[in-house]
Parts: sequence; C-alpha cells; structure tokens
Amino acid sequence: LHLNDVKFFSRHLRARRHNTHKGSYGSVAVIGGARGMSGAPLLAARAALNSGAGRVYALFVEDPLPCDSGQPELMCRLADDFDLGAATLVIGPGLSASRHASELLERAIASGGALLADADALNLLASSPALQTALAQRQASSILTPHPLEAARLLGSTITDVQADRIGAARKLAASLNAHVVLKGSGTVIAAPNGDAVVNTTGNPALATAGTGDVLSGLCGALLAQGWPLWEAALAGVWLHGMAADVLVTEGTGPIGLTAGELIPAIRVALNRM
Ligand code: NPW
Ligand code: AMP
Ligand code: MG
Repeated sequence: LHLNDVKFFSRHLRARRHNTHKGSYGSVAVIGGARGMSGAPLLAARAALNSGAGRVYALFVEDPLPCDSGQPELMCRLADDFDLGAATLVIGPGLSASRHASELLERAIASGGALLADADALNLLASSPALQTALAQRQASSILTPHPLEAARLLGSTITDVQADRIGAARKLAASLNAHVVLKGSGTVIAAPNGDAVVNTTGNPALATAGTGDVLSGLCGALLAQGWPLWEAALAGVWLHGMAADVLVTEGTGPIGLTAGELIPAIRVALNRM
C-alpha cells in the first residue's frame, strides 16, 4: 500500500474549538540531550510545540541544562526532576548510551502512556534484551522511528540487509517489539504489529541533513499528545514531514541546504492546510 491519500488519517484532525485551553491539546516531554547534543531534543520539542501540543518540555539527561532562547515557550528541565507519567514521551534524540540514559529509558517504558522511541533510545534497546521484553509487554503500544542503521542494530543485521527488504525489516521489528515502526529513508515504511505496512510517498533528499529525524519524532509526539491513535499519528507525521520538505523545495529555496529548523514552520503550514 502506498500512502498518497490524506483520507487515511485526516479524519483524526480536529478543529480547534472555542471552549478549549492548553490542557486540551496534551503535553509532550522530549527526553535526550546529552552533552554536545542538546540541539536534538530542542528540535524535537520545537517541532512538537509548532505541531499543536499544548505544553512541551525538553528534558535533559544531564547538566548543563541549556535554554532555548529562540523558543522560550519550551520548558527545559532535568529529566530526573520530571514525573514521566505526566506527558506523551519522545525519548532518544541526543540521549547517548550512558547508564543514566538507559535508566531513563527503562522508566519511560514503564510509564503507562504513549511513547515514541528514536535515535539513542533505539540503540540502547538494541543492546538490551530486557528493555526489548519490557517494551514488547507494554499495555500501550509504542512508535519506534529507526533509520536504516538503527533498524540494523535492532535486528542484528546490516544496513545492506535492511535496505534490500525495507518492508520486511519494518514488519519484523514491529512484530517482535509489538510496536509501530517507522523505517526512515527514501520511501519511509510504516509498519504495525499486525503486519499492516505502508510506504510514504512524500519527502525528498533535501531531508538528508542533521536533525530532520529529531523533528519527525517531535511532530509524531505532538499528534499522539493530541489524541491521535498510534498508527494514524505515525502515518500523518511521516506524510506531513515529507510534504513540508516537498513544499520548501518546490516553492522555497530548492533542494540544497535545507535545515531541520526550517522544516518546522513548513510542517505547521502543511498541518493547517490539511
Ligand atoms: P553510512 O554513513 O551510510 O555508513 P548513527 P546519528 C546510516 C543525534 N543528533 N540510508 C548512515 O551510515 C541523534 O538524535 C544530534 C542508509 C549514517 O552515517 C542521535 O542521538 C543532533 N543509511 C545521535 O545524534 C543533530 C543511513 O546511519 C549513520 C540512512 C546519533 O545519531 C544530528 C548515522 O547513524 C543527530 O540527529 C539512510 N536513510 N540514514 C544535534 N543537533 O544535537 C542513516 N544511515 O551513527 O546512529 O548517528 O543518526 O547521527
Ligand atoms: P535521521 O536520520 O534520524 O536524522 O532522519 C532523517 C529523516 O530524513 C527521516 O525522516 C528520513 O526519512 C528523511 N530522509 C533522509 N534522506 C531522505 C531521502 N533521500 N528522501 C526522503 N527522505 C529522506
Ligand atoms: Mg535520528
């Protein structure tokens, strides 16, 4: 199945009604940002905020705690000081593979709510059968957003093997980890634990730049926080992310030098048009 029809998911988009407030649109907490990688959770958190989440926290695994003066709406905290049950969790951008990061992932998996794992959270999962078991046994299913190398680490295979059968690789991960899997790259595959799989038709190589995956994780997290089901949040997030890049390339600057930060306002435009 190829994802080129927004009817797949647009029915989950609800109008912003008069008698609502920030609490009506959910909270997202992005967990990551080890030293030298604070940009990754900030990009994810900015994407979540600009995709309609009511409140967004950027939770850092360690000091020094950065602030985002370009997006002061974000609440930056140490992850240890936050009740992980209080928000939709996006864990992994810039998280690192430290012991502390692993403990945070364990707590995030144990929390009852919606969870999206990306980047280093996937690398930590790949090296821990216990965390994989805990993830697969969650009551609420999760979304995993690996790029081909992260998928290969989880599968114990190679990028070549993953790329040779992208749909098969995404399905295998979805079934074994009981999660919705977004296998990124040209022709992103979205696979569900029940074996359903879709190939996205939006997006282009302007996205091949640092931080675009972090933006996708925040966008999908915001849709989850606003009550979208996992499957539709994954489909819509991937479609909108690619559509924003397509619009920027055709109506904006062209294919060279797009930055992940520039993608965020374009996603907001695509979401409002939808
Ligand atoms: P190659 O080069 O082909 O052998 P890593 P990471 C492969 C954070 N970030 N098709 C490719 O392998 C992240 O959140 C922080 C085929 C590539 O070199 C993580 O926490 C930023 N292959 C951490 O950095 C901005 C593909 O994977 C290798 C592929 C490390 O994440 C940047 C990279 O994988 C970044 O987001 C494809 N479509 N896509 C910040 N501003 O703070 C990827 N590969 O070694 O896991 O490193 O993805 O950069
Ligand atoms: P990450 O590697 O985690 O930063 O994620 C990169 C993001 O850019 C993912 O959403 C990929 O699907 C997307 N992307 C990278 N290269 C391409 C490409 N050639 N065509 C379409 N999307 C791409
Ligand atoms: Mg990434």
